[in-house]
Amino acid sequence: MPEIPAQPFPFAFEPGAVALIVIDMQRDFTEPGGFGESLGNDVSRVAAIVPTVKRLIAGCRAAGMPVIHTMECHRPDLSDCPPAKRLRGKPSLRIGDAGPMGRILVAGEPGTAILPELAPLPGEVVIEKPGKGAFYATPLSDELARLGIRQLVFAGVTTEVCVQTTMREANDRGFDCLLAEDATESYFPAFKAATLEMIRAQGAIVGWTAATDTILAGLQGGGDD
Ligand code: C5J
Repeated sequence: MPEIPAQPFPFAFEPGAVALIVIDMQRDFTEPGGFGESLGNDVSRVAAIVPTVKRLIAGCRAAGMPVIHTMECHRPDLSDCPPAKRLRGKPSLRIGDAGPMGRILVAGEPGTAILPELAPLPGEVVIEKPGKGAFYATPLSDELARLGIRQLVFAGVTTEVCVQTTMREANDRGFDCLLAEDATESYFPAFKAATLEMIRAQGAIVGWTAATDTILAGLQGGGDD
């Protein structure tokens, strides 16, 4: 099998069985006025990865891989948003409240949309998820089975919340998971660093990590040591 240089050891992959999954690259997490900022975060950190995510998406599309997009969002009546999620903490705007980009994390609102630079192409799978993990209460397992996917490359935000949760869910379901180190970001640099370490610790207990350029070179069959 071809390999991508990665940590803690090379990621062997089966061409045709690998997809890219881009987690929650939504305006609500990356732009001022959205959910991320309402929680007190500086969103400029996560916005900075957009060009790298764009390059990864383009490279995976060029390699013929399926690209799957996820969005954290809720129904307008919030029937899929547990009070335990909505009422937690003291955000300046809660899920469902009206903000400058529409209702926070509600499906169909402008702020909930995927960033236009990273927009899904017609035919690409888009998973709307009410939780942090993309497998919970979504058709993701069925879509991956339909596409014949057994290995996943991960990108998106935030590293230690929705990205890590989904990687752990995928790992438990038997998928090999490779996280693009520079195509994921957290509002907290220390949390990102810790997440990358814990994913690849103990012999890739959750998965592998590698830089975007290394992944793209590896997918094209070149590798770049
Ligand atoms: C958060 C996410 N951080 N997409 N969501 O609440 O990581």
